[in-house]
Amino acid sequence: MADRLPISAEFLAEQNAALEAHLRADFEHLGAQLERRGAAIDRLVDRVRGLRVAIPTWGVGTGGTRFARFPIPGEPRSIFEKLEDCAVVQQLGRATPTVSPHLPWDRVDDVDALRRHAAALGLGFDAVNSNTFQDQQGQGHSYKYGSLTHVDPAVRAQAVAHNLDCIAVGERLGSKALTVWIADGSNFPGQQHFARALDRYVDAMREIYAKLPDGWRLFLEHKLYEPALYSTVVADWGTSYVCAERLGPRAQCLVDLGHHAPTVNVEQIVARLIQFGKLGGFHFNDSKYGDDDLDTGAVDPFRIFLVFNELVDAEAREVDGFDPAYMLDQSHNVTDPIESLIESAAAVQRAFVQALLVDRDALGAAQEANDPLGAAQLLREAARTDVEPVLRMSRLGAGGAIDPLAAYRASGYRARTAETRTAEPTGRPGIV
Ligand code: AFD
Ligand code: MN
Ligand code: MN
Repeated sequence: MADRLPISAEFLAEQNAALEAHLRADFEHLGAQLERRGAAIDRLVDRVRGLRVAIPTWGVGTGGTRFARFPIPGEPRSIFEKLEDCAVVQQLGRATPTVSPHLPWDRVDDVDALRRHAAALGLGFDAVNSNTFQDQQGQGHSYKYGSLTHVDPAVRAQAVAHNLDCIAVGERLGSKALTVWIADGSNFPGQQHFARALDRYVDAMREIYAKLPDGWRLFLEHKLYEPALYSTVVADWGTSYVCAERLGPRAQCLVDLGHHAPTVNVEQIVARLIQFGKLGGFHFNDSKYGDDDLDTGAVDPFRIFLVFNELVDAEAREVDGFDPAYMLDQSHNVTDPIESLIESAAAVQRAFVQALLVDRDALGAAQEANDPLGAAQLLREAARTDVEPVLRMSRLGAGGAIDPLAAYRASGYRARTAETRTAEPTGRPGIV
């Protein structure tokens, strides 16, 4: 149990008291509407309460672009302060009880102290992320020309060792998965032999896979381009799938929503990975042009609804081994990251609840009867339902804030951290 929550319980109770009567009226009204559609609102509250979305530690720092980063006063300077900000998101929103660390950005001397610090804040740890896309001080070999796929075996060995170190730290933190995203690729036609580079990746990943502790999974995160601008070794879900298949059952594909070609049908990719038993998890975000890392649901909320439509469908069909891990992966360049994370976690919950409202029997019947509009209408009907009272009631019941954004703004938390967190951050996570 958390013993040092960042926002006072009395303040939160006051905030909720001002909103509770209206919430109860809205909830009752929506409950009656949903009952007519055959859905029990209390069941939806239970379901949304069971949904867990991890926060990336790098998400609570101000992000940036290739051009600039504009830090805000009071932003966290260390992993300990990052956890405090994550705890605010969780305390108010109650959807994000775990944090996903990135090494070596989050490296500390005393890993057990970090775990205790998190636990005291009511937080646990999710998948560990390795970093072989930057050179670190004192490192023997450079990743300028690649890491796990580098032509030099010594560089590959260094990258493998780093991933094994991530697993070792993750074990002590209570993580159960390692996520590997590599920046390896090329900038010039002819620079890299496509097949050999991929063979080297699989061989290196085999060494990591072989050392996975019991109960751990290995997530392979593909990305179309950037920082490599001509070719990327693990560029798409097909490559990711083949590699995961070659590695073994505990290797699965991770879908970052922004890591695909424009116009690609991401929900269909999700369906395919489910069908092939290889969907490991998600990095949620939104985008207009590329890997924009905008807030989830900020641009196209229907897209995330359609992704959840596939997830809920898989769950309803009781697909064997279906257990995706959810995380936000966003870059908060112009907002207070806590506000973005609160709203983004809610966007994930909203898409989930709306997807639960799809009448799956009727959808199947429309599909079998070749009724395109009827099928589309069933999705639209679910997607346009305002399920906010479900989300709010779920938060209230779990000890959070009915309106977490308003509560956060009223709390003065950021003004307080601006007073206490005065020194420059020690490590720069880079532009994420
Ligand atoms: C990258 C990937 C990956 C990685 C992160 C680091 O999305 O998740 O860990 O950004 O900033 O684009
Ligand atoms: Mn990602
Ligand atoms: Mn990305």
